[in-house]
Amino acid sequence: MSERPKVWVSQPLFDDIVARLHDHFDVVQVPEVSEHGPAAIATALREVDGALVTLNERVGAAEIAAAAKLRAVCNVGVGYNNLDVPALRARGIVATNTPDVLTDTTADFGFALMMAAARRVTEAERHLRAGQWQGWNFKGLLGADLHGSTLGILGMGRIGQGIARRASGFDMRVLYHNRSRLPADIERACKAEYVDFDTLFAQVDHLVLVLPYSAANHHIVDAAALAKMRPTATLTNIARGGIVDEAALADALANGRLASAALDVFEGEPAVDPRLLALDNIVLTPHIASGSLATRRAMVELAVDNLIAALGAGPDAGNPPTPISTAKDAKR
Ligand code: 8YV
Repeated sequence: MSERPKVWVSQPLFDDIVARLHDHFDVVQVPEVSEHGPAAIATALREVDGALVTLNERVGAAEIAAAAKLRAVCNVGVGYNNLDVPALRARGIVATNTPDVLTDTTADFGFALMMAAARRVTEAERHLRAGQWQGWNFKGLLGADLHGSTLGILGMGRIGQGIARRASGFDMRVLYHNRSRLPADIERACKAEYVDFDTLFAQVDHLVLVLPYSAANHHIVDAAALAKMRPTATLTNIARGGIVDEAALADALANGRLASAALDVFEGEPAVDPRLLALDNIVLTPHIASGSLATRRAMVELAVDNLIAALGAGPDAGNPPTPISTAKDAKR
């Protein structure tokens, strides 16, 4: 009898969903570990035919080179900057991600963060909890409106479009910048206008970052970009921390060159720059934009479907539903 393929599940995910893998494979699970160093990842990958990983697992060229049997790496997440996709492709290893199933949940959260930054929600709560509320105050904790303002979206993939659609319910004008302009019918459906990078930064009241991370856009939001923004504006990042120069952002927030910010992602996460932690005019959340129970379950379901199919089993054998392809890279 031939040996069953072996797969590594890098995190304790949802047992009832991961159980589907047991029908086809021997599952190697590493529970109680939320972050794996390169040596642990290389060791795990060396043994297996396929892997289910999250953004906590960096699968780089060295780990891939050491993984002789590896045929599929299935990411639980739409962003896949934790994977060296060219190195996987060079070895013919299938790489997949989980687009679509998290679009609306993530767009909801981006909107919530933007509103929290504009209306100073977490700052106000800290004020109240600290016993500093001395009674209703006409000028206390005044914020900025969303309705009637101009929203900017940098990165107009699926999630960016989801945010744009939500904005029309708030009577916001929507400007966007993307590496390629969207077809006219999608622009119309999103009621969004394409502008260049500088115009986006200069003309919006609230800017949301939703672009995929790549070496090319590392710190694309730097001191120079922030200096173009209105001092009354807000900045929300639900993409990847490395897109923003956090030191420059902290400086702009501390010096009144930007009203407020909301960050769900950080360059060195889970470490957060102490200059950001020290500020009051910033909302900080621990990378939870896709974190509704239903969506996290849907992400794992899709990643499991991908792994089963990528390793030649199940109804979609050989055709994983959401492979990472260059064309899709543009549609985060
Ligand atoms: C996930 C995310 O929580 O999908 C993404 O790109 O950042 C989040 O939705 C994360 O990827 C889990 O691995």
